[in-house]
Amino acid sequence: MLDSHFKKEEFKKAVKENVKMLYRKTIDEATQQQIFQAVSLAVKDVIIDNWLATQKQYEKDDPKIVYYLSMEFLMGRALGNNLINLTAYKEVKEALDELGFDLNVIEDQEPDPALGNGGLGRLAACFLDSLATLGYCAYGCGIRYHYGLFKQKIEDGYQIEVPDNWLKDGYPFELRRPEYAKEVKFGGYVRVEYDAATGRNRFIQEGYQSVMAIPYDMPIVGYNNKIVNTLRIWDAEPITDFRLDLFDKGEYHKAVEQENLAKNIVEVLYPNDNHYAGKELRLKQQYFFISASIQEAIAKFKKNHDDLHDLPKKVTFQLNDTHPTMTVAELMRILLDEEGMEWEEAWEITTHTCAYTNHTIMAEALEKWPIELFSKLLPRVYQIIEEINRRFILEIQNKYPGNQEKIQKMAIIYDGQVKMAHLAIAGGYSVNGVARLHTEILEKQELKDFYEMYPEKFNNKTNGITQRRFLMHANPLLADWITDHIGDGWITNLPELAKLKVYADDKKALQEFMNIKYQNKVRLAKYIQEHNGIEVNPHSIFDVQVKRLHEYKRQLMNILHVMYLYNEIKAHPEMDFYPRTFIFGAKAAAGYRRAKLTIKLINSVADVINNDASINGKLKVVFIENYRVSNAELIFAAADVSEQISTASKEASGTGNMKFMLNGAPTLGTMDGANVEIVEEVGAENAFIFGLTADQVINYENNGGYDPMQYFNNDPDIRNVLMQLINGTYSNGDFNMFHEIYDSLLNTNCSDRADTYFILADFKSYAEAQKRVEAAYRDSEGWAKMALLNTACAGKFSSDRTIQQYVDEIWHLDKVTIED
Ligand code: 9GP
Repeated sequence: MLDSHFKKEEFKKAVKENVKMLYRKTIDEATQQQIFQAVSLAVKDVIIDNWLATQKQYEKDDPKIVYYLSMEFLMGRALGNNLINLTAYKEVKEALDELGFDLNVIEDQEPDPALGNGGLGRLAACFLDSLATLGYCAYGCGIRYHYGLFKQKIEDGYQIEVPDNWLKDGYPFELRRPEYAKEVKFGGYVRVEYDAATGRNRFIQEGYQSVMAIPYDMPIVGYNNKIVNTLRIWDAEPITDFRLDLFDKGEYHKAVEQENLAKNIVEVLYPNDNHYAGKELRLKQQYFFISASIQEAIAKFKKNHDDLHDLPKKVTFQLNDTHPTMTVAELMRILLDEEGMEWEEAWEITTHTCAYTNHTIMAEALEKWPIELFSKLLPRVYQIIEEINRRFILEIQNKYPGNQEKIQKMAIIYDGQVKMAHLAIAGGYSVNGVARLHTEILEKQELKDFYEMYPEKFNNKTNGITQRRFLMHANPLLADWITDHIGDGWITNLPELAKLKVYADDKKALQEFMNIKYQNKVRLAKYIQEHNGIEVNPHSIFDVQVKRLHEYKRQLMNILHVMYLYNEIKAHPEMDFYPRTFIFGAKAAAGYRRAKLTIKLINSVADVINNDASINGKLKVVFIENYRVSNAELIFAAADVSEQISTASKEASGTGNMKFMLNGAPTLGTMDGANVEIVEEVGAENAFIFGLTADQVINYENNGGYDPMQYFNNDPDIRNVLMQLINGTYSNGDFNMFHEIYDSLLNTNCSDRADTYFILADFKSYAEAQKRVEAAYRDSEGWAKMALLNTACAGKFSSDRTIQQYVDEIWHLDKVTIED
């Protein structure tokens, strides 16, 4: 259905037919959800032809494949994105208009497939889009969670989690592929048997429980190139034959256990971001999807190749954080136990096939597993890790004779735990960070010992985002305006946006640019009115912080600053103050108490400020419920200011920062993650930078000397705001409600160091940067120029660039084009 091939009448007919076939209804009797299903099937029909053609081409060309292994893919809605990439969005919109439907309303019927938490899962989704668009053979491999990330409701200011039953109406874009099912085994014990024929021991897992992994495939449509790649997510089903067998033997319990294992394993996504508690079910999930994916990849390779020694030439397994790093051991298991290889040759293959991306320096996100749990659940895999560890320690001893400390710090198994990041570094050929600063911190600080041992493995790949979803789909007005001015090359070559720079002093262009921003603000204001019942002024500055709620991201600093501004306005009513709307959106992990309390604080502050008529609407605070990919698209397009205020060194990269920039919102931020590179691209004069540097933060952390109490004692503004946390100002007189937050900032008796994330140290420079924002915004032409330059300089941050760097420097994939 490429532009010229789109046949409107046929499409309309297909939609009508689908409604009839699926629901025994005519089109005017169908519900909007039913129309969504019918439209999606008609679109899928077109995709399937391209999907088949792509597979045929891959079979013919036999290109190298990257398997992007990830526990999370935060895909967002597919219908609109697929239409964009098929270059049929406008035509389908028109066709539906003629049938009496609004495509936007139909798109809203689609559940947001939320099989991820935040940045890491969304990055995986952007990467798949870019891989297909650039014409590389890639599979995303993950889990078909029956419940995605919870839906967030706000009740009385508190977050309530509601299950996300995204499959309830059936998901039209997936395809069940039982023919590729794989058995995955858990528990039991390993029997060792001497094989006289080969003179080697054989390792046989017995007494185990197993489940069938059933793949569901989702199409990943490349932009305007007929390529359709595959996201393969695995569901679990009980092994029915075995179960019947057990029933016959009266082993009812075992049979039920096995049934439950299958049911539980894929039930729900763990709702944590940057923090993992080491739960057994999570380990099961990891092994489940890794074993199935690796088995399938090896089976596929063997179909067309005779010699497994060639695997590294044809396959890379990219490990998305520590979650899939089991791959190293599972691949070894298959090569040793199933393919009968010797250790050395299996290790040679494995260490040239696996590559690891680190997405965080937060210690609590680098997964470690208690030996007891691990060895019981995965007895054979554990044996293999023990042997990897034994050999790795020998290597360390060789390199650093007598250095016991190195072994303690670097061993894969140490202190009763299996350290997954260490396994990935030892067992892979590449270790990359996700922004330049982050990679530097890995090399100099967090993974210093590993960097010293294997400097050649380390490299940086600064993250990126897909402009197809986050500009074309999210902001059609701006996308069209850009195309009118510089052509449509930017859709697949984002650096072409630099051509917009010539409009930086063109009054008419600037006016148009800001007019589009205004219309997007009106669109968001309407959403806020409908969903929050709050009226916001689209002429006010839309100052936005949307991302997962985590202490290091410092939503707390933002709301404390709002409290400070409110105090200022109340104390000086005559003060000239440019109206501001502070917009927040954030989910907190269900068990993260302090994060949830911060949500309550934001809502409580919002309640007081929004209902204070005396400030004449100068200040508004909005917490957007259930922040997710679909409403994110509205929010980025409407933002004036992009809040990227993490404690320097803590945010590995960030990707929201890039989405704001692309949509013309300057960054108000610290020199953290990819902010550093954003500022480098756009120029410091087009951003608002403040706060401690990463070096300063790391220095405090390593050497001590930070005393938040000093700020409290010496700065009356800070003291005033902090006292309001415990004097009932925002809690109807309840002194206790926010005491924990107050304590976290000042009380060294808390479990962690007071003010772990240096909020008080940065507060004043943040407030000062906010003043610069206001002054800059008052100069409307200057602001327009700055906004336009942000868009114009966003070229580097396309995930197309990121993927091309992965291809050139890690994966070495072959480019494929579909022959007509
Ligand atoms: O926290 C990082 C975020 O900064 C980065 O942009 C994203 C994608 O690389 O990964 C996040 N990390 C995690 O969610 C857990 O490691």
